[in-house]
Amino acid sequence: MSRLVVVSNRVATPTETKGSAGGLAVGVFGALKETGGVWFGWSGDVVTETVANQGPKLEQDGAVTFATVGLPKKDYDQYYRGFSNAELWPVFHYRNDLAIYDRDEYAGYRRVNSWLAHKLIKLLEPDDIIWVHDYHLIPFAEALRSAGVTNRIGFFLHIPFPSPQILLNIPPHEELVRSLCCYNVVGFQTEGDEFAFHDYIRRHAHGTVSGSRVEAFGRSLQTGVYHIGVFPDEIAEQAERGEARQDVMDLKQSLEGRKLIMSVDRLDYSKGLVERFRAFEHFLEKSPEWRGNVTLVQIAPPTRSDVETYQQIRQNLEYEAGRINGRYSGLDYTPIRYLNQRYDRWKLMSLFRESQVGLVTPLRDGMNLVAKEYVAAQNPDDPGVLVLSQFAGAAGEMSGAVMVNPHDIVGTSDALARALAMPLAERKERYKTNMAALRKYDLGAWRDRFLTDLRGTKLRQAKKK
Ligand code: ADQ
Repeated sequence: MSRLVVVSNRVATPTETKGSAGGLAVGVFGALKETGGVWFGWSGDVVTETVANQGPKLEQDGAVTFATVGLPKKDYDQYYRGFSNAELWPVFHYRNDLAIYDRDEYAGYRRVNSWLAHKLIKLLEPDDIIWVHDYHLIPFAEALRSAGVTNRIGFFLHIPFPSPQILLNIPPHEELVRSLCCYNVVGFQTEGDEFAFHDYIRRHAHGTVSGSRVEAFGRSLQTGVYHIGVFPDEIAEQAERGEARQDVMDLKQSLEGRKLIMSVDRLDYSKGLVERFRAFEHFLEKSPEWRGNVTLVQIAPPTRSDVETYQQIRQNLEYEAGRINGRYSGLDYTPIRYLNQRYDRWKLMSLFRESQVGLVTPLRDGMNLVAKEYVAAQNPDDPGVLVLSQFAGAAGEMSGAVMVNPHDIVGTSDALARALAMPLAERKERYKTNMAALRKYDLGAWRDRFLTDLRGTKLRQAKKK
């Protein structure tokens, strides 16, 4: 079988692929190990131009080569902090109000994609299949094609693809979609995302769509929906193993028999944290019997803290947590425990297992793996309830969740009341439904389906005249 080359903005470290960090790294590494290959991308370091030009740095782990490059400050600012995270991320999450478009940053985004592509070319073999991940790297295939690379190249978008009316807000929207059309396969998280892409192709690119086949900008490509998932058994095992560990026992003891609501997210405005805190506040206001009897633990490690909107969300959230705690705390009771740090995976999974409710309420999310991890971590004999936003990609699969519109503060507060009071038989039924979906769409199925489709595509057709 041909070698696999994975390209992503950040490359997992060899340690992360051994299961200590996210499941995604483990899943992708599994595919790389099977065929042998390369994982290529940014190391996460900001370096001088001289050092950047010396890369990629190669690290071997069995049949897998980790190939990483550092980015000079200007490239980091324009490609990563600028166009990727201050323009593409907000608009793709329907937050045009937070987007900042800057032509120089866009030029930097394309320049870095092209520079990275040229770094990779030296490592490529004629038979390799190349799998590119996420919004940072939309023009990557186009850069490879311009340099004469004819290998099969696939792209998976981890975040939502916005409807055309939203996408049109990005001034170079057409160039971005044209770049996407240079891939052989473009994968989305949900049917809605694929539909939005097709809609743009038909209405704004004068292209055609027939089933999953797209013809536009003189290119022909295939699109598909690949629901990303988790490995549920591995999570259940981690959750169970962590139960008896000291930290988890300490938390349990400190709750003094109170019910626990768990939320875990990167600190990002797309995750709906402020709305969630307000819904919890409304719940305490309307249900005095629960005051002192339920705690919301929100774990949210800061990310992208050098992008201004991320500093603002952090301040807002600290203010909201302080205000609500000021209102409802007692001498021995803090309603919201808000923790800004990363935790080991087993610890998060065990906390999920200890809790009665998983509150996952993003305003917009490609999939949301936390929702899936929450379900997988439950004790089948006494499962907690997932309260899930209808705007998470996961909502399409997890029909056993209590669904909410996160903008509806009262509705979310009612859902909390319902989840906390839910009888065991209903909890078990909902857990069973969700687990069936988790098994159907696990991480292995996601990876294998995408790679099978990519391997099955005909080698790139010559550009039509
Ligand atoms: P994210 O926006 O990062 O991912 P999500 O899918 O929820 O969102 O994944 C977050 C991961 O980080 C989970 O595995 C979670 O356990 C872990 N995590 C979160 N907080 C943590 C903490 N404090 N300590 C340790 N680990 C923590 C993007 C898209 C999503 C899409 C995924 C995968 O935005 O929509 O589901 O990619 O495609």
